[in-house]
Amino acid sequence: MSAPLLITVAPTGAETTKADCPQLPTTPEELAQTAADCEAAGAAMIHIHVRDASHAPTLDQALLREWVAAVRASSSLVVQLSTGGSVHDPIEERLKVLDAEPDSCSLTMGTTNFGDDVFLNPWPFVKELYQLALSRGIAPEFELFDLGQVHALGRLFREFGVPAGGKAHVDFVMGVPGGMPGTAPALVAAVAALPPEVTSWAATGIGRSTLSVAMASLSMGGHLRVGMEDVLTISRGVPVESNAQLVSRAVALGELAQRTPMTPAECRSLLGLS
Ligand code: KMH
Ligand code: ZN
Repeated sequence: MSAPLLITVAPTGAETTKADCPQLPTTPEELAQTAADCEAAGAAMIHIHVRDASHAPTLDQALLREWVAAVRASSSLVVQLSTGGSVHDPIEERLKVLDAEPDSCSLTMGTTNFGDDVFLNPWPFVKELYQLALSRGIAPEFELFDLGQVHALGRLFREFGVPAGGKAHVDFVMGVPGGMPGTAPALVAAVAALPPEVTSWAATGIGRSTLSVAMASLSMGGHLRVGMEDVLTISRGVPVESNAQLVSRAVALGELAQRTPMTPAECRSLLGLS
Protein backbone atom coordinates (compact mmCIF):
# COMPACT_ATOMS: atom_id res chain seq x y z
CA MET A 1 0.00 0.00 0.00
CA SER A 2 1.22 3.54 -0.74
CA ALA A 3 0.44 6.87 0.93
CA PRO A 4 -2.17 6.95 3.70
CA LEU A 5 -5.59 8.27 2.73
CA LEU A 6 -7.30 10.90 4.87
CA ILE A 7 -11.05 10.35 4.92
CA THR A 8 -12.98 13.22 6.45
CA VAL A 9 -16.66 12.72 7.15
CA ALA A 10 -19.07 15.65 6.86
CA PRO A 11 -22.15 14.01 8.35
CA THR A 12 -24.77 16.74 8.64
CA GLY A 13 -24.24 20.07 6.85
CA ALA A 14 -26.65 22.96 7.12
CA GLU A 15 -28.83 22.49 4.07
CA THR A 16 -30.76 19.23 4.49
CA THR A 17 -33.77 19.03 6.81
CA LYS A 18 -34.39 16.21 9.23
CA ALA A 19 -37.89 15.89 7.81
CA ASP A 20 -36.48 15.25 4.33
CA CYS A 21 -33.80 12.89 5.61
CA PRO A 22 -34.52 11.19 8.96
CA GLN A 23 -31.15 9.36 8.89
CA LEU A 24 -29.27 12.70 9.04
CA PRO A 25 -27.50 13.03 12.43
CA THR A 26 -28.97 16.17 14.03
CA THR A 27 -28.62 15.56 17.78
CA PRO A 28 -25.48 15.20 19.92
CA GLU A 29 -26.39 11.56 20.57
CA GLU A 30 -26.78 10.82 16.87
CA LEU A 31 -23.56 12.65 16.08
CA ALA A 32 -21.66 10.73 18.78
CA GLN A 33 -22.85 7.42 17.32
CA THR A 34 -22.05 8.60 13.80
CA ALA A 35 -18.54 9.60 14.87
CA ALA A 36 -17.89 6.19 16.46
CA ASP A 37 -19.28 4.34 13.43
CA CYS A 38 -17.33 6.46 10.96
CA GLU A 39 -14.07 6.07 12.87
CA ALA A 40 -14.60 2.30 12.91
CA ALA A 41 -15.24 2.44 9.15
CA GLY A 42 -12.03 4.39 8.44
CA ALA A 43 -12.59 8.13 8.92
CA ALA A 44 -9.95 10.21 10.72
CA MET A 45 -11.61 13.65 10.86
CA ILE A 46 -15.17 14.94 11.24
CA HIS A 47 -16.50 18.23 9.82
CA ILE A 48 -19.34 19.35 12.07
CA HIS A 49 -22.38 21.57 11.54
CA VAL A 50 -24.52 21.82 14.69
CA ARG A 51 -28.32 21.64 14.85
CA ASP A 52 -30.66 22.85 17.62
CA ALA A 53 -33.49 21.00 19.35
CA SER A 54 -35.75 21.62 16.35
CA HIS A 55 -33.01 20.21 14.05
CA ALA A 56 -32.34 23.64 12.53
CA PRO A 57 -28.75 24.82 11.90
CA THR A 58 -27.33 26.90 14.74
CA LEU A 59 -24.07 28.44 15.91
CA ASP A 60 -25.21 28.54 19.53
CA GLN A 61 -22.03 28.46 21.60
CA ALA A 62 -23.32 26.02 24.24
CA LEU A 63 -24.49 23.60 21.57
CA LEU A 64 -21.21 23.88 19.67
CA ARG A 65 -19.37 22.90 22.83
CA GLU A 66 -21.84 20.09 23.59
CA TRP A 67 -21.43 18.60 20.11
CA VAL A 68 -17.64 18.83 20.23
CA ALA A 69 -17.67 17.09 23.62
CA ALA A 70 -20.02 14.39 22.31
CA VAL A 71 -17.67 13.52 19.47
CA ARG A 72 -14.62 13.57 21.73
CA ALA A 73 -16.39 11.21 24.16
CA SER A 74 -17.34 8.67 21.51
CA SER A 75 -14.32 8.76 19.18
CA SER A 76 -10.79 9.98 18.71
CA LEU A 77 -11.62 11.70 15.42
CA VAL A 78 -9.99 15.05 14.72
CA VAL A 79 -12.76 17.59 15.35
CA GLN A 80 -13.31 20.24 12.70
CA LEU A 81 -16.05 22.81 13.22
CA SER A 82 -17.63 24.52 10.24
CA THR A 83 -17.20 28.28 10.26
CA GLY A 84 -19.30 28.39 7.11
CA GLY A 85 -22.46 27.56 9.01
CA SER A 86 -25.54 28.17 6.93
CA VAL A 87 -25.89 30.92 4.32
CA HIS A 88 -28.02 32.83 6.86
CA ASP A 89 -25.42 32.96 9.67
CA PRO A 90 -23.89 36.37 10.41
CA ILE A 91 -20.14 36.70 10.05
CA GLU A 92 -19.60 37.77 13.69
CA GLU A 93 -21.17 34.51 14.91
CA ARG A 94 -19.10 32.50 12.47
CA LEU A 95 -15.91 33.94 13.98
CA LYS A 96 -17.06 32.93 17.47
CA VAL A 97 -17.18 29.26 16.42
CA LEU A 98 -13.50 29.09 17.34
CA ASP A 99 -14.42 29.74 20.99
CA ALA A 100 -15.69 26.13 21.11
CA GLU A 101 -12.06 25.00 20.81
CA PRO A 102 -12.10 22.56 17.89
CA ASP A 103 -8.89 21.00 16.57
CA SER A 104 -9.58 22.40 13.13
CA CYS A 105 -11.96 24.82 11.44
CA SER A 106 -13.14 25.24 7.89
CA LEU A 107 -12.09 28.50 6.24
CA THR A 108 -13.62 29.31 2.87
CA MET A 109 -11.41 31.49 0.71
CA GLY A 110 -14.06 33.66 -0.93
CA THR A 111 -17.70 34.45 -1.59
CA THR A 112 -19.59 31.92 -3.69
CA ASN A 113 -23.03 31.77 -5.23
CA PHE A 114 -24.68 28.83 -3.47
CA GLY A 115 -27.71 27.80 -5.49
CA ASP A 116 -30.08 30.76 -5.19
CA ASP A 117 -28.23 31.97 -2.07
CA VAL A 118 -24.86 33.60 -1.44
CA PHE A 119 -22.22 32.03 0.80
CA LEU A 120 -20.54 35.18 2.06
CA ASN A 121 -16.80 35.19 2.72
CA PRO A 122 -15.46 38.71 2.14
CA TRP A 123 -11.70 39.16 2.24
CA PRO A 124 -11.63 41.01 5.61
CA PHE A 125 -13.52 38.07 7.16
CA VAL A 126 -11.12 35.55 5.62
CA LYS A 127 -8.15 37.47 7.02
CA GLU A 128 -9.64 37.82 10.49
CA LEU A 129 -10.66 34.18 10.71
CA TYR A 130 -7.23 33.04 9.54
CA GLN A 131 -5.40 35.17 12.09
CA LEU A 132 -7.76 34.05 14.84
CA ALA A 133 -7.23 30.38 13.99
CA LEU A 134 -3.44 30.85 13.98
CA SER A 135 -3.50 32.65 17.32
CA ARG A 136 -5.58 29.83 18.90
CA GLY A 137 -3.54 26.93 17.48
CA ILE A 138 -6.56 25.71 15.48
CA ALA A 139 -5.67 24.15 12.13
CA PRO A 140 -7.59 25.80 9.30
CA GLU A 141 -8.83 23.63 6.46
CA PHE A 142 -9.07 25.90 3.43
CA GLU A 143 -12.31 25.24 1.56
CA LEU A 144 -11.95 26.11 -2.11
CA PHE A 145 -15.12 26.35 -4.19
CA ASP A 146 -13.55 27.84 -7.31
CA LEU A 147 -10.28 28.66 -9.00
CA GLY A 148 -10.21 32.29 -7.83
CA GLN A 149 -10.22 31.02 -4.25
CA VAL A 150 -7.18 28.85 -4.99
CA HIS A 151 -5.36 31.97 -6.12
CA ALA A 152 -6.55 33.89 -3.03
CA LEU A 153 -4.90 31.29 -0.80
CA GLY A 154 -1.47 32.27 -2.10
CA ARG A 155 -2.34 35.88 -1.34
CA LEU A 156 -3.31 34.95 2.23
CA PHE A 157 -0.02 33.11 2.79
CA ARG A 158 2.01 36.00 1.39
CA GLU A 159 0.28 38.41 3.76
CA PHE A 160 0.15 36.31 6.95
CA GLY A 161 2.44 33.32 6.47
CA VAL A 162 1.62 29.62 6.59
CA PRO A 163 -0.11 27.86 9.51
CA ALA A 164 1.93 26.79 12.53
CA GLY A 165 4.08 23.77 11.84
CA GLY A 166 4.16 24.65 8.16
CA LYS A 167 1.20 22.43 7.32
CA ALA A 168 -1.52 23.78 5.03
CA HIS A 169 -4.43 21.46 4.20
CA VAL A 170 -7.00 22.22 1.51
CA ASP A 171 -10.40 20.76 0.62
CA PHE A 172 -11.79 21.37 -2.87
CA VAL A 173 -15.58 21.54 -2.61
CA MET A 174 -16.77 20.90 -6.15
CA GLY A 175 -20.11 20.80 -7.91
CA VAL A 176 -21.87 23.47 -5.83
CA PRO A 177 -24.21 25.39 -8.15
CA GLY A 178 -22.21 28.63 -8.34
CA GLY A 179 -18.77 27.10 -7.83
CA MET A 180 -16.41 25.05 -9.98
CA PRO A 181 -17.88 21.90 -11.53
CA GLY A 182 -17.27 18.48 -10.03
CA THR A 183 -15.17 17.19 -12.90
CA ALA A 184 -11.69 15.75 -13.38
CA PRO A 185 -10.52 18.64 -15.61
CA ALA A 186 -11.62 21.17 -12.98
CA LEU A 187 -9.75 19.27 -10.27
CA VAL A 188 -6.61 19.05 -12.41
CA ALA A 189 -6.73 22.83 -12.99
CA ALA A 190 -7.36 23.56 -9.30
CA VAL A 191 -4.51 21.33 -8.07
CA ALA A 192 -2.14 22.85 -10.63
CA ALA A 193 -2.99 26.32 -9.29
CA LEU A 194 -2.30 25.50 -5.61
CA PRO A 195 0.33 27.70 -4.01
CA PRO A 196 3.52 25.79 -3.11
CA GLU A 197 2.86 26.23 0.62
CA VAL A 198 -0.02 23.70 0.47
CA THR A 199 1.12 20.39 1.95
CA SER A 200 -2.00 18.26 1.47
CA TRP A 201 -5.35 18.41 -0.29
CA ALA A 202 -8.66 16.59 -0.36
CA ALA A 203 -11.66 16.87 -2.64
CA THR A 204 -15.38 16.36 -2.33
CA GLY A 205 -17.99 16.41 -5.07
CA ILE A 206 -21.50 17.53 -4.24
CA GLY A 207 -24.45 15.36 -5.29
CA ARG A 208 -24.02 13.48 -8.51
CA SER A 209 -20.37 14.55 -8.84
CA THR A 210 -19.39 12.65 -5.69
CA LEU A 211 -17.97 9.52 -7.29
CA SER A 212 -16.22 11.18 -10.21
CA VAL A 213 -14.52 13.69 -7.91
CA ALA A 214 -13.49 10.96 -5.46
CA MET A 215 -11.97 8.86 -8.23
CA ALA A 216 -10.24 11.86 -9.80
CA SER A 217 -8.81 12.80 -6.40
CA LEU A 218 -7.50 9.31 -5.76
CA SER A 219 -5.96 9.17 -9.22
CA MET A 220 -3.99 12.32 -8.36
CA GLY A 221 -2.91 11.22 -4.89
CA GLY A 222 -5.44 13.43 -3.08
CA HIS A 223 -7.52 12.78 0.03
CA LEU A 224 -11.29 12.47 0.35
CA ARG A 225 -14.17 14.14 2.16
CA VAL A 226 -17.45 12.24 2.10
CA GLY A 227 -20.72 12.46 4.01
CA MET A 228 -24.36 13.39 3.99
CA GLU A 229 -23.52 17.10 3.96
CA ASP A 230 -22.43 16.54 0.35
CA VAL A 231 -24.52 13.67 -1.00
CA LEU A 232 -27.76 11.94 0.00
CA THR A 233 -27.87 9.07 -2.49
CA ILE A 234 -25.51 6.11 -2.71
CA SER A 235 -26.50 5.51 -6.32
CA ARG A 236 -29.12 7.07 -8.58
CA GLY A 237 -32.39 7.21 -6.61
CA VAL A 238 -31.09 5.12 -3.69
CA PRO A 239 -30.87 7.05 -0.39
CA VAL A 240 -27.72 6.90 1.73
CA GLU A 241 -28.40 4.76 4.81
CA SER A 242 -25.70 6.27 7.02
CA ASN A 243 -22.54 8.32 6.95
CA ALA A 244 -20.55 5.18 7.77
CA GLN A 245 -21.82 3.70 4.51
CA LEU A 246 -20.21 6.59 2.61
CA VAL A 247 -16.98 6.23 4.61
CA SER A 248 -16.91 2.50 3.85
CA ARG A 249 -17.31 3.24 0.15
CA ALA A 250 -14.41 5.71 0.35
CA VAL A 251 -12.27 3.06 2.05
CA ALA A 252 -13.13 0.59 -0.74
CA LEU A 253 -12.22 3.14 -3.42
CA GLY A 254 -8.99 3.86 -1.55
CA GLU A 255 -8.16 0.14 -1.46
CA LEU A 256 -8.45 0.00 -5.25
CA ALA A 257 -5.99 2.91 -5.39
CA GLN A 258 -3.74 1.07 -2.92
CA ARG A 259 -4.26 3.64 -0.18
CA THR A 260 -4.69 2.82 3.51
CA PRO A 261 -7.09 4.92 5.65
CA MET A 262 -5.23 7.41 7.80
CA THR A 263 -5.62 7.18 11.56
CA PRO A 264 -6.70 10.23 13.59
CA ALA A 265 -3.12 10.45 14.92
CA GLU A 266 -1.76 10.54 11.37
CA CYS A 267 -4.34 13.18 10.51
CA ARG A 268 -3.18 15.31 13.44
CA SER A 269 0.33 15.15 12.09
CA LEU A 270 -0.89 16.00 8.56
CA LEU A 271 -2.53 19.13 9.99
CA GLY A 272 0.45 20.09 12.13
CA LEU A 273 -1.49 19.55 15.37
CA SER A 274 0.47 18.45 18.42
N1 KMH B 1 -23.22 25.43 4.45
C1 KMH B 1 -22.52 26.17 3.47
C2 KMH B 1 -23.18 27.48 3.23
C3 KMH B 1 -18.24 25.16 5.59
O1 KMH B 1 -18.73 24.27 6.30
O2 KMH B 1 -17.30 25.85 5.96
C4 KMH B 1 -21.09 26.39 3.87
C5 KMH B 1 -20.29 25.22 4.18
C6 KMH B 1 -18.83 25.42 4.24
O3 KMH B 1 -20.77 24.13 4.46
ZN1 ZN C 1 -19.66 22.38 5.85
